[in-house]
Formats: sequence, structure tokens, C-alpha cells
Amino acid sequence: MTTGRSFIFSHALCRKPSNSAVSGLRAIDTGTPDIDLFNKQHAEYVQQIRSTGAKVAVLDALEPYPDSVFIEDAALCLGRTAIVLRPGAPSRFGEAAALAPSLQDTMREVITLSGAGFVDGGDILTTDDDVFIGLSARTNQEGVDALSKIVKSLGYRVRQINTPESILHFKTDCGLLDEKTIFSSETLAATGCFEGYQVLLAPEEEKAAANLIRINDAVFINSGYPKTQTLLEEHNYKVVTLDMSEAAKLDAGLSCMSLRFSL
Ligand code: CIR
Repeated sequence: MTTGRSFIFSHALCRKPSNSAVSGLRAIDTGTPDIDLFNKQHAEYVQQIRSTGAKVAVLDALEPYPDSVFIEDAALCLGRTAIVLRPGAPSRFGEAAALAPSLQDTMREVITLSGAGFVDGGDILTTDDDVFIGLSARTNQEGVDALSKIVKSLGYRVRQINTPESILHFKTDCGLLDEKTIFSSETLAATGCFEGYQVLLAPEEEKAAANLIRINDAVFINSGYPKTQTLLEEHNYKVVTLDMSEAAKLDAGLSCMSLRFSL
């Protein structure tokens, strides 16, 4: 096992927001995303990932799939291997097949999830040793079982979690800071799912900042969460803030707009 393989990445894959993102899924309507602004914010997201030293390829928008900018839900990348997942929302069923050819072009090995189960990438948190998979409204037991077999064959341990019902995706409420430290909302951490790891709790009034991403030496958080920024800086993380207001209108955090891997 290479220390840091869960946050040191040579590459990332992103997909441009589609104009159809105005019809993206959302639990509560807080307004329609402004597509021009979404594109601008997405371009900044890509630029900041490049600033960490990773090479980023940006795929064309997929108009038939309003949520396809959230590319993380359609695949899981572990090192040089990609696993094509089966996103659980009906409007997102076709996203995995649409992404597979790009993964074939890029990755050394591509494995497709077998069976009829569902897994959204947003329900998966990977550390150096463990793959946490959360059961949720999008990820079911059959999907977890099929994915577990694959990730175990790649040398990872699996931890299955019952994601609390108030949380869309397991990773909506957590993110990896380093090989032994996880940032989490209190609600999720209270389940005990991170036993054996150091957990840094998101300030209660800033739990929406929990879905951060660590890429190389940078920790990306959404802008507007000053207590989270201070907390992370006090723990010596280099924090980069990003304004992703338009993605947030579609219940999206930061991790879901990239697939991160090393070739
Ligand atoms: C959805 O509901 O599927 C999208 N509107 C948001 C997906 C966000 N994905 C993620 O956090 N992994």
C-alpha cells in the first residue's frame, strides 16, 4: 500500500455542466442554476485542481443527462483501475454507459459493476486502506455487495455504513483530509462509522462544508464557511475555497465534480 494513495493524484477527469443542468435533481428547490455562472465556477474548480499539479481532462457536456456534471457518481477510480457504477436515480441511469468509453481511453483497467444493484460514487469514501460504502436512497445492498467484491480484489477492506436518512449521499457529510483523518458532520460521525480514524468535526452551523476534497497538498472547501477554514488551517491544512453556488442548488458539494486518480 502506498501512503497517500487516497489523496495524491496525478490526474482528474471532469465533465462540463450541460445546459440541461437547469433541470438537475434537487431535494428542495432553492432556485434554478445560472448556467453561465455554473460554467465559470466549474472552470475555476478545474483550474484549482490543475494548480495542485494534477492533469485535468474536461469532457464535453452531456445534454441528455442534467446531472452528468456530477461525474463522480458514475464511476469509482482506485489507482489505475476504474469501476463503472450504476447511479441509482432513474434520470441518471445512462450516465455510466456514457462515461465508460472515456474511462477505457484513460485507465489501465475498467471493470463494470455486475448485477442489477445501484451504487452512486457519492456514497463511497476511499482511504488508503478502506473503502467506506454508504447505503442510501441511491445505493442499495445488491450494489454494495457487487462493489465490495471488486474493491476487495483490489486489496481494500470494505466498511458498509447505513447513511442516516437525512443525508443524500454518505459523502455529502464527510471528506478525507489525509490517510488517517476524516472531516465529518456530527450527525454522520455519531454513527461510529469512522472508528479507528481521527475525526475532525465540522462546526455545527457549517455542516454543509463537510464534503471537502483533498487533492495533493490542497484541501478544497466551499466558500462561506469561515469557521471550517480556520479549523482546518489550525490543523495545518492548506485550504483553497471555491464558490460553487450553482452546483449547491442541485445538492452537490465539491467531490462530485471530479474523478481523481493516478496513472
Ligand atoms: C443528484 O441528486 O444526483 C444531483 N443533483 C447531485 C449529485 C451530487 N453528487 C454527489 O454529491 N456525489
